Amino acid sequence: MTEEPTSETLETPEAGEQPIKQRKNGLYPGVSDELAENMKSGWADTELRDLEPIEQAPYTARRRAALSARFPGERLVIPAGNLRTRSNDTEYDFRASTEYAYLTGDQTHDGVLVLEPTGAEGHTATVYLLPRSNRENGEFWLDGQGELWVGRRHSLTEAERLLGVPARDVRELADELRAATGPVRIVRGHDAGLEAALTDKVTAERDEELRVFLSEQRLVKDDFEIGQLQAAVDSTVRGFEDVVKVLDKAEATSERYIEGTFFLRARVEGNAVGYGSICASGPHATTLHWVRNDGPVRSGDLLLLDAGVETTTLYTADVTRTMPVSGRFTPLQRKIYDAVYEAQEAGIAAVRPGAKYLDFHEAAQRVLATRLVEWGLVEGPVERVLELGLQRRWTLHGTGHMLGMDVHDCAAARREAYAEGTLEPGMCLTVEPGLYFQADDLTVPEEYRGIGVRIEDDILVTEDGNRNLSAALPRTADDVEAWMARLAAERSAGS
Ligand SMILES: [Mn+2]
Repeated sequence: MTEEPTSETLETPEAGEQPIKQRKNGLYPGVSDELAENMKSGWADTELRDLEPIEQAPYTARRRAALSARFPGERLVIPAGNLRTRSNDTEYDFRASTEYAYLTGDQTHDGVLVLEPTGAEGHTATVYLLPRSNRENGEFWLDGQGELWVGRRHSLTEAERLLGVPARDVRELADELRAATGPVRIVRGHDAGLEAALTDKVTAERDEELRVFLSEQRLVKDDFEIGQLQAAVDSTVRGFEDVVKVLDKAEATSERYIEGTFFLRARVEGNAVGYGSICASGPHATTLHWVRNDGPVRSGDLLLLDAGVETTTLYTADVTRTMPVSGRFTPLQRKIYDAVYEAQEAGIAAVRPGAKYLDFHEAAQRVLATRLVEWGLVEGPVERVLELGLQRRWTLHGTGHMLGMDVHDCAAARREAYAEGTLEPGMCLTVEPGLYFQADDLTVPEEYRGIGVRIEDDILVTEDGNRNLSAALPRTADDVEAWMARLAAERSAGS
């Protein structure tokens, strides 16, 4: 990539104008008056005049209406967030805040949704965005965020048409908020500049109430969201198949080959991966969030792959399969795998409307504790093991979580709405029991050490039970072996 112009201010900006920056290190000559004048004109009008609203527009309108009803008479500020420096003049890939994207369908950095109260009830919504780059003052080609460097933005009029919300210039927002009167809340953690502008007007407690509401609002998914989650899972299924087809190349290199292969699918079909892919071979499978992915992939070991494609609308899948690198489980690997599968089956069966959220966790834990007692790894009876939680030395984590735009979705919801709540149609959660025998665990026979198994599927609560969105991936040990054999045959046939 080429460098951006940075550093020094070319001239004192007029009020309300962005300072235009020009490089000062002398690698390139400065801008002559003639060139500056030349660059102002000779550009075609590219305004897009026949844009249709995005597919989410009717859904985001309903979501904003529910938010409005919860906080009458209050100004609500929901920022997308800002670019973050990775190093020097390069930035991390931008990912809009979940709250902003959920309520607007937009993902532009520096964007802000503001709901302004219209009285005791109701709000008007406005999206504040950076407009098209100014060509008169050279911003479009001299500023590091000018459109010549980073690509065309939508005009405010175009954004209005797409999002179905009036759009205004975000550079005026901080001053407007400073001058505004009346109660106001902001979603914290995304835009330090706006938080500073509101510092005298907001309290942490009231802002937290806004964050909690927005998190609980997403517990039940609408039809658009369910469609996106299925699309995320479908891409993820294809990504898992991609990985199985290149296991020989991973054996010749490292876990990184698996990470890169899955990422290719995620970038081509979606926005990115929804979280760092866990590509854990051999004993790495016992590290719950193994994302270094720099280890060897060896025939005879298991590969635990926990990965999810995030759609371009920011919904993510979260799927895990544990598979034998060779294509065939050893008897001990299969014994452990079968126990996890049985636990997952019990967990999935407990997902239905009206069930307590924790039912699926308890069902899965009971199966795992039973097997651990049977194998002589912990002394029974099972009731005692469960009461004391002794199985957790090897089960380690909860059996699942809500899934949506965030992989651990709705994380700010109150306990009574989530962990101590009741399942409802439209909720989507993972069911992902596991067994992990650490390489240095002296309490288990040596042959168990370094084996980790997790099976994770994405389960939608329906009116009469549940639907496994990731059912296209095999789950039984036999089906996993058959699936791997089929994909290996396709690889050999060069397809
Ligand atoms: Mn998960």
